[in-house]
Amino acid sequence: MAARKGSASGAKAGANVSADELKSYYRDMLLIRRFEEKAGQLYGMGLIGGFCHLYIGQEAVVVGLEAAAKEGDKRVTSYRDHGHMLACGMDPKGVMAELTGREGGYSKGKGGSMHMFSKEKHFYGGHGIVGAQVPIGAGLAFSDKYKGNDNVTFAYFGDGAANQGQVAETYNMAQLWDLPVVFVIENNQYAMGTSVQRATKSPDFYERGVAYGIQGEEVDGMDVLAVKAAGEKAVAHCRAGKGPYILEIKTYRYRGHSMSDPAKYRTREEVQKIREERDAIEHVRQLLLTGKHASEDELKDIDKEIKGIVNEAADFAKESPEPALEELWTDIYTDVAPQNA
Ligand SMILES: Cc1ncc(C[n+]2csc(CCOP(=O)(O)OP(=O)(O)O)c2C)c(N)n1
Ligand SMILES: [Mg+2]
Repeated sequence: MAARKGSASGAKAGANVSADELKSYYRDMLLIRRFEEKAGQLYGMGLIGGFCHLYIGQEAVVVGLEAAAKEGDKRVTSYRDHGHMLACGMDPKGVMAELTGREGGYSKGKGGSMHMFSKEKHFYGGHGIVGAQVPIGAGLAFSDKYKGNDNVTFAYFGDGAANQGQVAETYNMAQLWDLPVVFVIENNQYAMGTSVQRATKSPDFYERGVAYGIQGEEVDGMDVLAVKAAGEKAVAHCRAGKGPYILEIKTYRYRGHSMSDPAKYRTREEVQKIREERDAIEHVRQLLLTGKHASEDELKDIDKEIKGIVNEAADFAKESPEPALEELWTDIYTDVAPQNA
């Protein structure tokens, strides 16, 4: 057991990755970014109500880890969840319609941004309570271990959530029972308006498992290939029955914590510098162009295709009707115990 600083960041361009794979990561990250930009616009137009936390800047985390996942693997995350849904293959139309509170949404318009689920894609939410999804992730992993399959659960949470007591308790149980769960700490440097430096004197979150015997690694979250390589290692560890694994993925969010954030805790220059120098999508774009894996025209076609998908999702979300009043009384309790859930 060990915790390693930045050991997964060595996987750079071209390392065991085909041109088609690289293009698909570019496409998937771009879909998330354009989708989130559109969600931001619809919010500004008053078409999305309530809370809305955008994922812009963090795209390489989910796309890299989904590249390491297989059918049957599960994922659970916080309120900053649209990227996770799109990356695991949920329909952008259903996600956008849920954001606008319409019948065609994943929760029939009754859940909104933080409360969407897809059994088909093994996506277990969307959770508004900071850190709550971490023990749920261990529970999902427990169910797979109990059934005796080799599925793995990705339990995503933030740097702020990582300081919670329930996370420490979950680490202990997950290691005790050798649960196949990858704890993914998306360290975007801030918890709402509180920087990591203001919140803890032990900012190396990948080391937090040492007390429980859990292996951990720090990963460059602006490099999708480094994330994929680290994900493959973590997943192999879990599938081999060796218990949980911690990945602290260093990333950055470009937008505010939520749509109402005065952002007084950081400067515009700080955000601008990371956008210009570290952007994960631009990084892959450059790999594709300099490696001659794709031409400018091909990338323009991908951009156009993505724009089309996002516009279609927004049109669907605007045209889908609001849920019927009778829906107020449905989906509250279940009278059927779930079978083989
Ligand atoms: C138990 C609990 N406490 C406080 C909040 C309010 N809150 C919402 S998000 C957040 C910050 C969490 O930051 P982090 O875990 O780093 O995730 P990020 O927002 O950066 O993705 C806080 C304090 C909450 N939702 N739940
Ligand atoms: Mg954070």
